[in-house]
Amino acid sequence: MAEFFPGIDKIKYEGPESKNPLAFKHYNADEKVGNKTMAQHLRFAVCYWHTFKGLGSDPFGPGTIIREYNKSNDPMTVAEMTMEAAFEFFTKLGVSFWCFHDRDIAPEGENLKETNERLDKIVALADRLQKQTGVKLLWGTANLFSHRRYMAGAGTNPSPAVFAYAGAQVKKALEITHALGGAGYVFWGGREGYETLLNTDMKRELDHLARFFHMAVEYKQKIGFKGQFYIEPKPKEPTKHQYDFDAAACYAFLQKYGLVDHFKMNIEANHATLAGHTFQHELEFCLANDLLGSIDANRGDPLLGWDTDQFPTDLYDCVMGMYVLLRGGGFKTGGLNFDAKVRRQSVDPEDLFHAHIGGMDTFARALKIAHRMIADQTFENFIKERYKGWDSPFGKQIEQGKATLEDLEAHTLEHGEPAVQSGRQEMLENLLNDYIR
Ligand code: XUL
Ligand code: CO
Repeated sequence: MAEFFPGIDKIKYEGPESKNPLAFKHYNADEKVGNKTMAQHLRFAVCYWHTFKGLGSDPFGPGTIIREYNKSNDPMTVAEMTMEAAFEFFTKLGVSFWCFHDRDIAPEGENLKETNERLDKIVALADRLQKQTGVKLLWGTANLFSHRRYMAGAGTNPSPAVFAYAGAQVKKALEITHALGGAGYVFWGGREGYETLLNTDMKRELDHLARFFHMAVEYKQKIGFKGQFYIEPKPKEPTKHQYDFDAAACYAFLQKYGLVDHFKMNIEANHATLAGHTFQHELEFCLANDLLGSIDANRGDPLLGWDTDQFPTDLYDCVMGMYVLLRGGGFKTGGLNFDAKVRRQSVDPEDLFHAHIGGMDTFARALKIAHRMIADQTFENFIKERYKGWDSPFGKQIEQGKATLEDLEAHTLEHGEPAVQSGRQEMLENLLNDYIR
């Protein structure tokens, strides 16, 4: 088999003192943090779309990146070489998982039948490579946003014919994800949103989207696919307003349409910040509502208002994310998928390694720090103390729904002005800094 990343050996852990840029300084797969190894906690996945299909194009120019595995005029040969390159990369990097869209791995044919035949061929190769390497599928998904037929959405398209095409595509994507033993399946609402309400029936579109999800749930059960379904919230881009705005909007939608038992969230850091939230906020909302599922690990640029999908290197953000995740008991079916792309000037194959090594080392540090924060109970104890009034008989009476407004009035008349207490924000921020060093 051809080697697509020559000159790069398996990436090793060399410790924090190492000066080797192609070594891990913090991620040591078999090292235990608490009762699990780093690999078991972090469940890193490489995404197919950015890492192997992204070539650095932007609205001002085409790609800048040339890859050996793209050097053929036959699209199926390219697809096969790319899959081989992908598994070489996963193995050299030492990740346990990968993620893909149907159209990343095999090009569309003349019609759905030919497209599905192409997929089957590539899936057979992926299956063989999974077995050879032990790398597993974290989740699969369908690309329902690139082809022009989906310009007005898929499950929310004004045309039932487009809705049907999208349904057929999801049917196949579920089958191949199941065949490859996927631990999950993601629905990111590609173009499920609108540009202008002058041409949009919002209520009808949302009803249709719910029908679409119900059909997917039914088919999942029919074929016996046990993987977890995830919704991936995003507030905007590509549409001006995406229906899956944030975790709270998705939760309201799932509850209204009776879907809440079938989905968890796939939280992407850069989507959280686009929604005006922090990564931590979105995860905390999921933790509070039993929605924690999986993570698309990346970051935006605070100076830019779009989805820059940069590799996660901000230790603070990653610590706060891991702090929520560990308090929620860690991943079950999910993992940390690097939905991130190298910059347009990072044209060398080795840049893919630097990018992923950086992201993995950052999360490894974040894991250790968050683990210490939880072991010490520093912040938990502070919060417990802050809310301790609710553990008093009076607080309990309210929490248990046994108090009326008259009771509140009587309490206030008897006790007068409540004592105020400091929130101690600065002290807590200083304590956090003591952990992050
Ligand atoms: C788009 C995005 C997608 C999903 C999968 O912003 O994050 O790549 O993760 O469709
Ligand atoms: Co994503």
